[in-house]
Amino acid sequence: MRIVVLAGGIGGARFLRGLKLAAPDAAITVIGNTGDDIHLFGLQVCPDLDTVMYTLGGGIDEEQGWGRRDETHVVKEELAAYGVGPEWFGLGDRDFATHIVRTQMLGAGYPLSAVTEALCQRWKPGVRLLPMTDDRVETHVAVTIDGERRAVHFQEYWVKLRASVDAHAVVPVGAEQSSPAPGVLEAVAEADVILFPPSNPVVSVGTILAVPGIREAIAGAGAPVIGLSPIVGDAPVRGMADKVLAAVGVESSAAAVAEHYGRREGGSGLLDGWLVDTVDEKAVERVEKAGIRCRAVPLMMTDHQEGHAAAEMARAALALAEEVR
Ligand code: GDP
Ligand code: FO1
Ligand code: CA
Repeated sequence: MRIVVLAGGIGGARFLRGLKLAAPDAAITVIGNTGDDIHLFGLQVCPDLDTVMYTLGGGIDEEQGWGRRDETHVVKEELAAYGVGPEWFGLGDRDFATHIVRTQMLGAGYPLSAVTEALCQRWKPGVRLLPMTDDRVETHVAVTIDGERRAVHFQEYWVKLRASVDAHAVVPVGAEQSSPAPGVLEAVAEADVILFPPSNPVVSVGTILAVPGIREAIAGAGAPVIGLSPIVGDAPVRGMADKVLAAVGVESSAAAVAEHYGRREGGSGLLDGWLVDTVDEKAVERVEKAGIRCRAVPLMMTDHQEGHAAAEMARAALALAEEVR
């Protein structure tokens, strides 16, 4: 079975760990978000690709959900001693090595997709990890700070400002001019199942869908498209999804996110099926009224290190795919 997953960072990576347990023989292609990428100290950092790679490859800091386990921060301290920032972004020494290798290869002319493949030769994530695009796309967030409206990089909005101010708009800068990385459209066309994990619908999955051609390929794919809600009990399990959903005019609820993706069959949307958490049982009726098959199952990845809860979620998603096929 060929499974395609559109993934952000932590939510996507933890779900993928479960999917690998649930479908050990499947060929899984992950289309990763690169809108969170940031250039720092002359290096290209790809947080969501790295989170997937480290999580599935056994190198992640499990507690934190991003970055390397057993990390140290000597380089950052030395940079700070030179007065060189930003000090608000926590790059560790082990993680730095990844960004150095990546940037060196990009500088030598390799596209990000080839660089990611090379990095995965070390980590062996057990999935084919493709960046959504080889082109530069950067998610910016429009905010008002001290009465002044300006756009900040998504990482500045989340890591520096901790999403403490409202987001007026979320813009994937460069997306319109970008094209899908090699293999992305082929994987979607050849997939048996397409999954939206419980990743951020705006700044993770939404950014991937903003690359021209990807949304259209999914809408026209032969495979069923099943999503899992990142919103449980009307709030994100972690992160700032509520803030960025508000910026695109969507309420923070499992049903509203399903409606935002929309129904595929006879509609202009993307979903055939949607899973909500059991606490959101009442959402099932609303989602089904919108023409999307919906089930309520436990969606909390509580034991994310083992991945058993995520594996159950993946089984439920694959079962729903069979139902709607
Ligand atoms: P990020 O790039 O690190 O922010 O990760 P993703 O975009 O892949 O996932 C972020 C989303 O995952 C957030 O909106 C969370 O609400 C969601 N999330 C995290 N843990 C869980 C969980 O255990 N269950 C569900 N349903 N969603 C989760
Ligand atoms: N998240 C933080 O909250 N603080 C950090 O300092 C931070 C640094 C960082 C470095 C490398 C990396 O791959 C990820 C990092 N993250 C950090 C996580 C990441 O930026 C965000 O969780 C996601 O992109 C949010 O969608
Ligand atoms: Ca992210």
